[in-house]
Amino acid sequence: MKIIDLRSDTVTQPTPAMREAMAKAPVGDDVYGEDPTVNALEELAAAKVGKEAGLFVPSGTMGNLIAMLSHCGRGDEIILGKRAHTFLYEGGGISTLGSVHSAQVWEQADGSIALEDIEAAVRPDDVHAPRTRLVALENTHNRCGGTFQPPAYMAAVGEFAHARGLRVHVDGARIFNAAVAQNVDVKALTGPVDSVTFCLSKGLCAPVGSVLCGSRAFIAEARRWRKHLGGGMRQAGILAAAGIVSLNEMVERLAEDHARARRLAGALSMNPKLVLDSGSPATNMLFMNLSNDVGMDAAQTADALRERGVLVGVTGARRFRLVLHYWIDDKDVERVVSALGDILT
Ligand code: TLP
Repeated sequence: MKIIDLRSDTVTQPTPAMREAMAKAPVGDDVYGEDPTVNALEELAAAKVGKEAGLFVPSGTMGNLIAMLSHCGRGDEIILGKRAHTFLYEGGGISTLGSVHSAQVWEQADGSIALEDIEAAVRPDDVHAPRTRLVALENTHNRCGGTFQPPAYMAAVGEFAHARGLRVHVDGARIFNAAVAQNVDVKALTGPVDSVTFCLSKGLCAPVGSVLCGSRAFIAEARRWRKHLGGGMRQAGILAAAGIVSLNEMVERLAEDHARARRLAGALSMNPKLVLDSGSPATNMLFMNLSNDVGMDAAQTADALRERGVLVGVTGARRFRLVLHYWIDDKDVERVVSALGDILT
């Protein structure tokens, strides 16, 4: 029986084309800047998002951390969302490793941070206050349901921040999902901001890695931080080769995952035991709660699903996340719907 793993798009396996590219990749010592495949990936990534330079990093978490440590110094402050991945799930690295403070602001339901909330969080020039240095956005926004922000919002935040001498970083772990969902060039989302991290190892299926992109000077600083944090890899071209396939072959097809997420949501919304978050899924993930009359909690329901070969993410006592990706097809979607139907009768 095929295991249908909807816990995350991080579970994606590399494609056969990736394995072939990895086997053949020319490599060198990337800490010396001598890995031709890493250099090619960094150039390709920077060109795609319209930045001068890129830096291959082991994970999205390290990409965000390096970006924030490169933008900020000790005692500086970052305005970020209370439900941001950086705030919730990155170990507080900006504080523990960077002595950087955060001003946490509630996002709107769609994952944006309202401009007036950013404005209210900017500190006055006063010895009592940390110095506001950076605004951090997330696009798509994971905990807000995989929601995306449009080019106009990214431009508005960029303009607002730059007018006040602040910089903007985007945790764009799934920025290509955001671009494909809106049918816009990703540059329309990344152009207005100073730096972006995106992940190769989520919906784009590469086995490892993310790329941080920004200006040449910013990436030079980021390269120092990557080494400092132990993220300088040697013959990393073997990994970067898969990332090149991700960018060349796996971006446009993300639309299939979005369509399948909508179909799955449509079918599950017919099940009275499930309460889906309102609105159709914006990209490749959907969140739902068990209705009050279901005796089991989310963990018990997930165990029952596991027995039927379906893995889901438990994100609360009665809440789940289901993430669509390359390795899930229409038949799998049908199996998920019927497994939930059997369990929640
Ligand atoms: N997200 C993972 C978990 O950590 C929750 C997931 O399964 O969705 N930014 C965003 C928006 C993310 O969703 C993630 C991973 C990261 C950063 C971190 O990426 P990695 O796992 O490569 O460090």
